[in-house]
Amino acid sequence: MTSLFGSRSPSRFSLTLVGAAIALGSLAASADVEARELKVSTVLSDAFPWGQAAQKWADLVEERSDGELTLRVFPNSQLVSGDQTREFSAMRSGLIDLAVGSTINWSPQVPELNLFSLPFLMPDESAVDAITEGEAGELVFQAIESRGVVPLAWGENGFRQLSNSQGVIDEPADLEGLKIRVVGSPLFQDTFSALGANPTQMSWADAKPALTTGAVDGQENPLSVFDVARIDQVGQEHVTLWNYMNDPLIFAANQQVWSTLSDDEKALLRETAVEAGAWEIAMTREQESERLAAIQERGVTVTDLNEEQHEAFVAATEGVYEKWVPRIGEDLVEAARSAIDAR
Ligand code: X2X
Repeated sequence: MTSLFGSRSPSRFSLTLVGAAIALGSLAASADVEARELKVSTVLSDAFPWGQAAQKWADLVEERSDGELTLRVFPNSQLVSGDQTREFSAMRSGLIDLAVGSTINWSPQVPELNLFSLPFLMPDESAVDAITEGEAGELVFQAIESRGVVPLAWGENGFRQLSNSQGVIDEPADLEGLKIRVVGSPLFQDTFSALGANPTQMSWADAKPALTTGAVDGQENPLSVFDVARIDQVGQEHVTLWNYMNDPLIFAANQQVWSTLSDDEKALLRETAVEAGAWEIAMTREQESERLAAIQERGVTVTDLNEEQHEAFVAATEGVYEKWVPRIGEDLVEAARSAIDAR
């Protein structure tokens, strides 16, 4: 008995020590891994420019930190179970470390981001740049920061074009009664209602099935998304090029995570985000004409609006400004307008 007790006691003791050491070791290891591997959320995968922007960011960080810092990209809104409108909140609460996200998807939490969704505000790419690179862009970043997320750089999902399965759309009356899938901000409900359509809000994950079954007649997305996702295969035979809004992407970080990084790491993350964003914006714009050609080759009708047709859409959606400019902020809209005028 004594010998048994005597022999068990030390072995128990040492086992406990070993166990404690293992536990401590794995704690240290996981803290280490957490400190070095950051999760990046995106809606679209690297089959799309959006996902490629995030991957480029990850590649640059890995390269320049000599593997000290790793970004792991989680596409398809998987960190928020497919609900892209929860991405910003998840980043604020720490569920997501970093994101390359859409202004549309974050606008329920950051009303200022609805600026980019104001119909026909930005006529061309240089208008988008005039906003993002100037005082208005600065104000947008401040708005994000004031809601607990650190904005780092701009990217671009692109000008959103209208597609549908029913026929050519070149005047507001053509939208009458069409069921259109729209994204997360209530502003889109107002724009499409003003045009006489019947807008239905749903996530990207639900959009393609809804188009496939004909539950909705149309949708709006940049040509790159239409092309890569093969939206033409689900009956969307008509595209109207109306440039009614452009959806910039924003690279950003959770504030808590950001505060744990060294100055060098912060500088690295910011500089690589800026580089990846500039790279992705240039690529997206450069590919636009090939995208259009590819879509046309597959038999999709592409409709360009003439000046008069364009004006009819502008006039029909003016009411959206009355309701939304106060929510976005008069000063911000004014800063954006003067930047566009001065471009
Ligand atoms: O859901 C969409 O339409 C998408 C993929 O473009 C966005 O996330 C804004």
